[in-house]
Amino acid sequence: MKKILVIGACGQIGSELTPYLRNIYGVNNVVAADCIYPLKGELREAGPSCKIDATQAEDIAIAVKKYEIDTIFNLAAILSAKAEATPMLGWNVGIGALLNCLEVAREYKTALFTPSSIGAFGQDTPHDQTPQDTLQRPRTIYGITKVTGELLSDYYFHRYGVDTRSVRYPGIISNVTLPGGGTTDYAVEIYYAAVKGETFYCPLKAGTFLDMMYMPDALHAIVQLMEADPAKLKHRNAFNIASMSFDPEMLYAEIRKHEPDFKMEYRLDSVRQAIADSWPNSMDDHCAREEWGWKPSYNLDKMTEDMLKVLRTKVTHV
Ligand code: AKB
Repeated sequence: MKKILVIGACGQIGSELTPYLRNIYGVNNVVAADCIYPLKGELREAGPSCKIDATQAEDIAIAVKKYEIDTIFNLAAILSAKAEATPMLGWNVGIGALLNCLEVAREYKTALFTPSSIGAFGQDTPHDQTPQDTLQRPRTIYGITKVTGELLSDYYFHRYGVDTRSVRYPGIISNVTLPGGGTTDYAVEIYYAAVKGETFYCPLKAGTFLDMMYMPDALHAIVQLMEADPAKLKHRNAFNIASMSFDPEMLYAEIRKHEPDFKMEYRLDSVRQAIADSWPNSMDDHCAREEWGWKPSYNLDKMTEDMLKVLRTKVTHV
């Protein structure tokens, strides 16, 4: 990776991936792009940026030509719960943007990373230690876009030799940009409530186990996979990666070790609960570990300590 384009640079992952990549590859070699333009703050000031509506192939092609891009990170997506409310938008962004990126990648010979998700699995998938290669029959539009995305990305690799790679992300927990419209968002929002001294109303019921990951591990995974020796990759789209699995009670208990007065109550969201019930409780990620050396650094305990430390500073400075 020498010249990188990040599409969706303002989102939860993009807003942290862009500075992370600039730090590794040089500020001028990472172009931040989003449909919300002009970008704000560090994203705009620290390096090149441009406007891209990923549903418009021409926008992507112009940027790839202008900046001589060799690697595209396509982070354009509508998350699971929002996509259930707006299925056509979920499909048009999830698949429209991906197909445009694949075509541009084919034409200009760039590599392409597009995240998949635990949402690519469905209720009939084995829920515990979900295997890398198993039944995938999601019934959410988000999941359908993710499975289609995995298949299309593999198709472009086998048919045209496009260097497509992907991971199935668990819920990502972060402290820079809030996620929006996801099923796993509760695991981010709970930390904000804890540091603000507010009661947290949990949309998922006790006992709902899901895989989650702290952002530093999620960023490390992307770079490690994109830098991996292609000869060692038996899989491509997409690798299971896991670092921790917990339910709301475990998360609440962990936060209360640091904030003993913190209160959580349940206010269930039936759409999110149905989605969460169809997703794995935990994934088996041995293929990622064997094929490109994936190894997470954070567990629930270490992540909670760091999240609370960062958010306490952030909240007192707002
Ligand atoms: C969501 O909840 O929709 C996302 C995901 C797990 O893909 N965070």
